[in-house]
Amino acid sequence: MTQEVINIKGMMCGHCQATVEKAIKAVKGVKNVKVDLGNKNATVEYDSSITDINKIKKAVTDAGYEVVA
Ligand SMILES: [Cu+2]
Repeated sequence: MTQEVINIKGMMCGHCQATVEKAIKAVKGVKNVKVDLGNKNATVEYDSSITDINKIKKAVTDAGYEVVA
């Protein structure tokens, strides 16, 4: 299992947090996700044989938020 932290721009409230969390969770291969609204990041645990970080980042972008670095 791979764990990675991605920084996300545009999250303003708990609703945004829930939206991002849901979007990341919907990516096949993602085992766990914790979105931190205060730190504006998401800790994602995923199976790298099923998905990769770019797909996860794309899910965040598709949900309407910006991934920084
Ligand atoms: Cu919001």
